[in-house]
Amino acid sequence: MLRDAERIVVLTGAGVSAESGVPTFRGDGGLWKSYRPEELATPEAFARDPGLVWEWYRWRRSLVARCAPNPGHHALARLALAQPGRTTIVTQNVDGLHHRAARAEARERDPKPAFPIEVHGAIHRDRCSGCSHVEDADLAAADPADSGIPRCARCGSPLRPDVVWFGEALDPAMIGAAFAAAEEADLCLVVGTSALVYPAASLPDVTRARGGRVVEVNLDSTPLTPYAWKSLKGPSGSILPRIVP
Ligand code: BV8
Ligand code: ZN
Repeated sequence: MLRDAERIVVLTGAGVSAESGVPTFRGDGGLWKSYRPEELATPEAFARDPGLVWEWYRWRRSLVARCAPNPGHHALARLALAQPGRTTIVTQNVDGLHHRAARAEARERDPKPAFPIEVHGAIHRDRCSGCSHVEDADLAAADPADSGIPRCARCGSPLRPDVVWFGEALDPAMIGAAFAAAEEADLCLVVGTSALVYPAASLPDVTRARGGRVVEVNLDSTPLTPYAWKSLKGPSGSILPRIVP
């Protein structure tokens, strides 16, 4: 399937980064086990207690700063670089690990064909809650003990992580490009997602509705499993390098 597919869309979730040491959201030890999403990943939570939300994101940033892409990220980057334009990677993850694998695999070639569409944003960027000015953040400098609220250099409003929270709209250009890729794909490879969060979770349905096939890589079954042409059970860090030609 991977060898013969004309166009491939890949949808990844937190599971693809689990073997890099980035905690997932809903699994054992998942982030939502110790926190409730409504308390942290919503604009209301940020308005109510920006210090608590920043504490959580600073902790996640300091953790991601110590993580590296795993063989699953590298395999997906190789797949996308092998024939630029044939494979589109869409990720729900905000950890930036797909970008890092793309740069490593591309070496002196252009890494952009393996850069993912980050439909939920990126944890390594700050966005101003007032004027929407965006700037890169230094993940390694994130100090979980620091409970301050960073402010915008331009307008003084509180900065927030440049990620999409529950109840917030996704960037129309991003999700539009993701849906377009899913419509054109004859294969949708879904890796490490519980397939619960919309609108990202509807991407495989778009490919199927156009006659394409879905292949799932996950440790467990998900609501998507019954609709998958093939469901490969196991860690993506060992399955992906074996199936990417
Ligand atoms: C929106 C913040 C509308 C960033 C996150 C229908 C249509 C539209 C919206 C909705 C809808 N129904 C409900 C909604 C609302 C909501 C939603 O989907 N709720 C769900 C929970 C029911 N959606 C939204 O609010 C979205 N916004 O649609 O707004 C709108 C429109 C116009 C105007 C205003 C508003 C926004 C969604 C984004 C929310 N932000 N996080 C951050 O801090 O990270 S979501 C959060 O969950 C993460 O971003 C993550 O990406 C996402 C999905 O989780 P997964 O990645 O799947 O991770 P999870 O832990 O769940 O699963 C891991 C999987 O990996 C497991 O299956 C596990 O078995 C597997 N695994 C583990 N290890 C491995 C592995 N697999 C392989 N190998 C391994 N080693
Ligand atoms: Zn500002």
